[in-house]
Amino acid sequence: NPPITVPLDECPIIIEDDRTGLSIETIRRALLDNLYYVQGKTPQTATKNDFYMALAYTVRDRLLKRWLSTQLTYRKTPVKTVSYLSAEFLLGPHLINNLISLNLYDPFKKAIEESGLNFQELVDQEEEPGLGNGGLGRLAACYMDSLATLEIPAIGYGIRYEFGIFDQEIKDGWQVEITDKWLQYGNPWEIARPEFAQLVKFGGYTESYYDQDHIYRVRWVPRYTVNGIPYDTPILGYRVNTANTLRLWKAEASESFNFERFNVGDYYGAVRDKVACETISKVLYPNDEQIQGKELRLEQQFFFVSCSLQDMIRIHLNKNASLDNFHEMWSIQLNDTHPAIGVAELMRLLLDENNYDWDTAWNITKNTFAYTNHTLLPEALEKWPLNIFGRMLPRHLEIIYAINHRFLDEVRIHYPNDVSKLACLSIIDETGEKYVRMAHLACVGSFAINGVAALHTELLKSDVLRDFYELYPEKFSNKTNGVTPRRWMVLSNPRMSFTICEKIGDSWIKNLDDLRQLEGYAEDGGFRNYWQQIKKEVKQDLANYIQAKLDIKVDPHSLFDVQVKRIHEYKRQHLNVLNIVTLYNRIKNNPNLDVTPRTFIFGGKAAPGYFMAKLIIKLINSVADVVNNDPVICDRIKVIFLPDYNVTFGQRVYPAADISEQISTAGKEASGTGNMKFSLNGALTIGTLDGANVEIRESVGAENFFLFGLTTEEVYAIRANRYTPRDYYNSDEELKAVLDLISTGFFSHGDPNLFRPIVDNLLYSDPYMLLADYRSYVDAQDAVGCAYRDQDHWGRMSILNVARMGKFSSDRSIKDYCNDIWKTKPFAIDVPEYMQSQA
Ligand code: CGF
Repeated sequence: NPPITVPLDECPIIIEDDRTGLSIETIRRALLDNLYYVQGKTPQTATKNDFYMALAYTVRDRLLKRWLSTQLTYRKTPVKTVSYLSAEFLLGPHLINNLISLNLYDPFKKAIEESGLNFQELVDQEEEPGLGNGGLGRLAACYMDSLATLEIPAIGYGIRYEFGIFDQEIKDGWQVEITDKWLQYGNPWEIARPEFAQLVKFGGYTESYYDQDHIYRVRWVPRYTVNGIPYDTPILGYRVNTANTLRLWKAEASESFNFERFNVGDYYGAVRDKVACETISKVLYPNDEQIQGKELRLEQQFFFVSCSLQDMIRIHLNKNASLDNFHEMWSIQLNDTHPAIGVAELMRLLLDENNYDWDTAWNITKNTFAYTNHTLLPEALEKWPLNIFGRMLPRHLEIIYAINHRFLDEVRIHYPNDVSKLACLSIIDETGEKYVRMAHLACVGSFAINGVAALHTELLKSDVLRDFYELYPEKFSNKTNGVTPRRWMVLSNPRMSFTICEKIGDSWIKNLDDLRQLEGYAEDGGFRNYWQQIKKEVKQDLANYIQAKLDIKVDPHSLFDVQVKRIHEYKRQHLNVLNIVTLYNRIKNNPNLDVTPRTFIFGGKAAPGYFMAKLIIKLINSVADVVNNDPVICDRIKVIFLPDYNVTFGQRVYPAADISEQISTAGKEASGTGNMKFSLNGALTIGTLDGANVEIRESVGAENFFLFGLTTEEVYAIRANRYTPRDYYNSDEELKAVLDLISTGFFSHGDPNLFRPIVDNLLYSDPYMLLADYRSYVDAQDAVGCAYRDQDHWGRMSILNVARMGKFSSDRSIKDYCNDIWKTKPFAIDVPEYMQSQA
C-alpha cells in the first residue's frame, strides 16, 4: 500500500464526523461503517453479535477522545496517581454504562431503533467480564467508576483471566459449573498494548556479587520467565472528560517455541513450556473467602503485581529523573492481601534492579503501599507454605526474611519483656509448618491499614489484627464501602431514577447526599402511591423474566423477599430456608391461615469445592419444588432460585426487591455491598447487626429496618460458654418441627440422608449460630409480613431508605481514601482542541 501522504486535515475521510459525530444519522452511518470495516459484514450477513460489536465500536469511537486526552495529560503532568491493585475486577457489562457516562443513551437507542434493530436485543449480546467472585471484585469496579467520576488520576491493575467466574446452571436442583468463555466473540472494549509488555521471573536461585563500586548485591537467576501483555479498558467518569485506564495482564510465553526440542522431533515438548506459562492468566479461582494454597494462585498474584510495579516504574521514569520520589507520586492500594507480595517485589526492584540501599528502598516502599482488609474469617487469611514460596520466589523469601528480621527487632524494643509478641507478629508463622503470612507482610509494608465498615474495623483492631493495632495505632482507619449510583441506580433502575429526578433534579447522581431532598416527599400520600406503583412495574419486569427463564409464574403483588450473594454458611441462606419451612408448616397446619403472600428469591454461586454451600443450593431447590407445587399452599408462598447470579442479573433483581436479606452471623460479614444496593433501590432490610448493616440502620433509622439476632458481643459470649444448639431445638416447637421435617426426607423424596449433613451440622455444631438466631429471625419475618400489608406505610419507609442512603456512594468512600490515605486531588482533563468535537 502506498503511504498516505495527505495531511490528516485534508484527508478525504470524514474522520471527525463518522468517528465522533452525534446526530442520529451519523451514528447510523457509523454503525454500518464499523459493521463493514471492523466486523467485515454487511447487514444481510451480520449476526446479532456482529451488530452488537459494531454498536460497541461506535460507542468506543466516541469515548476515545476522552481516554487519549486523559493519558496525554497524565503523561506530561506531575500528578500523584492512585494505583489500585486487585486480583479481581467484577466490572459488569460496559455498553450502557458508557452510554450513560457519555450522555449518549438516547441518541444511540434512537439510532439503533431507526435502523430497524432491537436495541435491547443487541445490549443483551454483551458478555459481562466476570473477573471476580463477589463483593471484593465488584467493589474494585465501583471504585474505578468513582475515581474517574471524581477526576482522580488513577490506574487499576489486575489479571485478564481468559475464563472468569464460571457460569452456573442448575440441574436437578444441583449447581453445575460451566466455563465462562467471555472472550470467545472478541472484546470490543479492550486494546492490547504489547509495546508495554513486561517480563516476569519465576523460580531458580539467587547469587551474590560485588558491583563495580564494590557494593554487595544480589541477583536473581530465574528458572523461567513469563511475558505480561497489558490489555487496557477505558473507565469513563460520569459526565466528565476523565477516562482512566484499567490495565489487565495476560500471560504469554517469553519464547513461543523451543526449536531445539522441535528439531529433535519432540513436538509436544516444544510447546509445553509455552502452554504452562499461559496457564497463569487462564482462569479465575472461584473461591470467595477461602484460600486454596495452590501454587498457581501465588504465580498469578506475583505475575500481575510484578508486571504492574514494573509498569509504574516505567511510567514514573518517563516523567521523573529517578525513583527517589516514587512514593510521593504513587499510592498503591492493596485490595486485600492478594497483591501483598508487591511489598517484597518493590523492594527487589529498588534494591537489585535500581541499586538502592536498604533503608532508602524501605522508606520508599512503606510509604507507597496501603492495605485494605476485607475479611474476618480466619480461613480467608492468606498464608503460603514456605517451601512453595521459596521455590517460586527465592529472592522474595530472602527479602521477606530481611524485612522480618528488622521488624522483629522493632517489636523487641517495643515489648522488651514479651517474647510471645514476636511469634504473634512475625511475618513468618513458625507455630507448626512454616508459612509466610501475607496480612502481616501487608501490615508491616504499608503506611495505612483499613477495614471496610465501622464494625469490621473495630473487630480488626480488637481481634484479627489486634497486635498490629497495638503496635501501629496510627496506621488504622475505617473506610466504609460504597457502591456507584450510576450503575446501581441510574442504569439498573431507570424508572425510579427518573421519578427521583422529576422531584429533586439530577444532582444526586454525583452527590448522593442530595437524595435527602426526597425525605419531604415521604410525607406526600400521592407520591407514596406513585412510588409503590413504580416498584410494582419493576417487579412485573422481574416476574416476566422469571416466567421466561424458569417457566414459573410469580405474583408481582406478593412481597419480593430477595437474598442474592455468594452461597456461604456464614451468609446463612439456610436460615432463610428454615423460615420458609416454618411458614410452610404453619399453612399446612392451618390451611386458612391469613399470610402475606411472598416470593422468596435466591441467587448466588457456591465455590465448586464447597460441599455444604452446594448442598444448601440443593436444599433451596428441593424446598422450592415442594412448596411451589403443594395445592394447600395455593401460591401464597413461592420459592425461586435464579441460576447464574452475576452483575447483569443483579441489575434486574435489586430494583425489584421489597425485602433485602442481610442475615449473616454478627461479626462475620466484613461489610457487604449488596445491602447498600438494595436499600438504594427502596428495599427494606431484614438484618443482623453485622458489617455495614449497622451503619445502614443508623442512616435510614431503626424504625425503617427489621433488626434481629445476636450482637457480636453476644455471639462471642455464647461461644465462650460452650454453645449447645440442641437446647434451642428442644425448646422451640416450630424449630423442632422444621428440622424434623427436613430430616425425615420430606424434601428429598423420602431420602433422610440427603440433607443430613446440614441438619447434623446445625444440631451438633452450628458454627454460624442459626439455631440461636432462629426465633428472633422468624419473629422479625412475621413483623415484615404484617408491615407489608400497610402499603402506604411501607412506601414511606421505602422512600426514607432511599433518601437517607447518601453515605453509601462509592464517591464518598473514594473521597475518604483520597483525603485520609492517598492524599490525592482531582485533576480535571481538558480535551485538547484538536481532539474536540461535539461529544
Ligand atoms: O469483600 C468481601 C467479599 N466476600 O468479597 N470479602 N472478601 N474477601 C466481604 O466478605 C464483604 O463483606 C465485603 O463487602 C467485600 C468488599 O469489601
